[in-house]
Amino acid sequence: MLVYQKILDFKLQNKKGLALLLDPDEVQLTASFGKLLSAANTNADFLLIGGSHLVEDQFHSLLMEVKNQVKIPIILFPGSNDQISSAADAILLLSLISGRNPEYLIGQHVKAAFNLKRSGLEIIPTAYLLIDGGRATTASYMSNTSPIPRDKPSIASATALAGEQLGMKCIYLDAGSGAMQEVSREMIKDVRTHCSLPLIVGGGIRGELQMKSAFDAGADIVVIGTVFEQNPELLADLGRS
Ligand code: 1GP
Repeated sequence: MLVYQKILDFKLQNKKGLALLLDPDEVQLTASFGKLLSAANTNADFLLIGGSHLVEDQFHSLLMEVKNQVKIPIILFPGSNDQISSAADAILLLSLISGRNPEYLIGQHVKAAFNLKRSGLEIIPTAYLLIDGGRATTASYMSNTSPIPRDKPSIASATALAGEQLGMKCIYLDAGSGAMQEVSREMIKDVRTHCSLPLIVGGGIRGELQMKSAFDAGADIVVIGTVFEQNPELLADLGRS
């Protein structure tokens, strides 16, 4: 099944999807990493890989390791045009439409285009919105864009709707990795009301309560990274219903 069809099914069947996000700079290939991947196989629906600013040179080795151990779809979540690998199943081709920096609206995409075509990856055009999560994030700093204010759901909705009208296939509301505050319920609800695309929400979600709150507000897929990278056993214990 195509990865996008699987994402769409969460929305169409009113199911709740969980994506584990791995930042290649934040994981060590140790035994606890193996436990995290095995928990992902049983308790997550997707595995996202990528980062806004990579320093370590382990993007490709990590992907190979993950590919060997993980049975769920592996989706690239690239911070830049060099984070492409055919070891993954699909890529969220992010256009950072909450910002006004042409480099992240189209520039990186032009640089990646031929490489991406050669990779054979399934491409999922994604309207990517950064939301203020209470502190400056790497994503916001590196992209040189301002996040949408947390208390302005209508700006998020208008932006997401524009993404839908432009033909994008998913909406991703992201408070940024390690955000102090996750995307508010009001904002998720507002976007859900105005847009019909699958809705992915992440950034600053640290446990079951916050995850369920995002689902209740209308998220189809919740992305969690930092807390599982730090405590892999939490993923094994997580309940979604
Ligand atoms: C960031 O949405 C993701 O892009 C996940 O954020 O690392 O805070 O879970 P966390």
